[in-house]
Amino acid sequence: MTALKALIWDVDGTMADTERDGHRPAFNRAFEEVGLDWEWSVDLYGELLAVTGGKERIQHYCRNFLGREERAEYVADLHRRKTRRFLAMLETGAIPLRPGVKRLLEQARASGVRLAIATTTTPANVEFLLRANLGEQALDWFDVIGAGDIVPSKKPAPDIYEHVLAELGLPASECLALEDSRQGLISARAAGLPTLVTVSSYTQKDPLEDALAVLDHLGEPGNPCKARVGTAPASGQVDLDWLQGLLS
Ligand code: XBP
Ligand code: MG
Repeated sequence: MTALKALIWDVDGTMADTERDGHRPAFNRAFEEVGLDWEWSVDLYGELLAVTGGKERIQHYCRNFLGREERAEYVADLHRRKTRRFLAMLETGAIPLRPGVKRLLEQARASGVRLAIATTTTPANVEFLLRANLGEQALDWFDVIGAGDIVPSKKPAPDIYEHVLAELGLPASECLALEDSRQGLISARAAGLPTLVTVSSYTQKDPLEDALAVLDHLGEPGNPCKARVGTAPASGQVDLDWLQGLLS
């Protein structure tokens, strides 16, 4: 049996449901700040999420919805403004962790299962989300935090997961990725990682073949998780024993 050595966490949609009421309004406030009349509605943003990375998403919007390309520096400035807005939201604790995330992180720490992060989002967003929800020390819980522009290609490319595996010094077969979206699942699977998906508000209808299981969330006392694909843990809570069972 392959022993589970590390959990590799996606952030947006997996650790916290950040997109609809976090990143999306932050983008809209940044556009307002510079006098742009761009307004990303809930539905339009759901379409734009096909492109990962905030700067790439802005450029994709310009090309495909406005029929023009914006200068990279202009897009980078817009993205810096957006990130400032998003960080301000995180600092107020406005964006909580999803059910079961804190519980499973703490169980992994207590059991010696290593923790890592593989995300497309900006590193500061990860730091602020973890600090706001888990306290100052939380960053130290993770052996590796792979985020944003540190790899040439973002999800669905496998780059960020391959980077994290190399830094961990572990084979993919001894690790398990936790994701929320089709783009993230494709990325993790392309890196050879067994992957559990907990769908988020934008990914309920994503095609998610090749996941070990698809759940509505990780579950916690009084809020049992349910399976969309495969079977949910009998206890209603994803724990290390259940994840280990997925690996064998
Ligand atoms: C989700 C993303 C990110 C966020 C926005 O990342 O694609 O781009 O939507 O964050 P993941 P930035 O699911 O891999 O955590 O604007 O900082 O990119
Ligand atoms: Mg995600």
